[in-house]
Amino acid sequence: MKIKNNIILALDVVNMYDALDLCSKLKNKINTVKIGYPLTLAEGIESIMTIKENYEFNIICDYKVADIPATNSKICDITFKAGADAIICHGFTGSDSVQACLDSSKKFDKELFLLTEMSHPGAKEFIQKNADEIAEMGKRMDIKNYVAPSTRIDRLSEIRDIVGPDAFIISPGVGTQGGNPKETLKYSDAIIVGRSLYESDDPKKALEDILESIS
Ligand code: NUP
Repeated sequence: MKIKNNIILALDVVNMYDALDLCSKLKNKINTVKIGYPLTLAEGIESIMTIKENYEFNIICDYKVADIPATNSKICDITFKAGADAIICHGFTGSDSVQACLDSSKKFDKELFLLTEMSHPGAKEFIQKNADEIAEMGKRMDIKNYVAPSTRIDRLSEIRDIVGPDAFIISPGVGTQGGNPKETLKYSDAIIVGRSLYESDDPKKALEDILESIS
């Protein structure tokens, strides 16, 4: 997946009008959006195709798939059939659950992103303790794409060391959660930005400011 300007828009608005409005404002500088539960639950899984039909964006579905293998297969199959280019799954469920997501992504010739450590403070309570092992599992399973936090650069750097230079890492937590775009991109291939853009009075200017800070 080629991510223009190394920026992924987290489209966590809750109606299609706002989603399309934001895409239209930012379309010259981005080509990849991440859709999660907020937009999907509000407007349906058709949101994926609506955005694809209006803008030729890559769509990463942030469904953090975290179930038994049989259910994970169904979730991934439905998401790829609905037009997603990639899906994000959790790793704490274990290798069989992750393998089900990987198999689905291969069947549809699409991408899987494995979430290692999360970006919010609560991630320190449970998931951080196992994040290195989750990343190691991903490497063993030959997974190419990972999600790792921009809010803890030391952890992002450690996860980069585990998955290796050829892995593709995308990082949430930039801006509102405190992550710094430039620092993050030393270890990560793309940053995920949501509220700093869609809650801004001038999203286009907010994006230009981020682009300038990383140039
Ligand atoms: O660890 C994660 N942290 C995180 O913020 C994994 C994620 N997928 N996200 C998502 O990234 C979060 O659900 C939201 O869609 C986006 C960050 O948004 P913001 O903090 O820039 O508004």
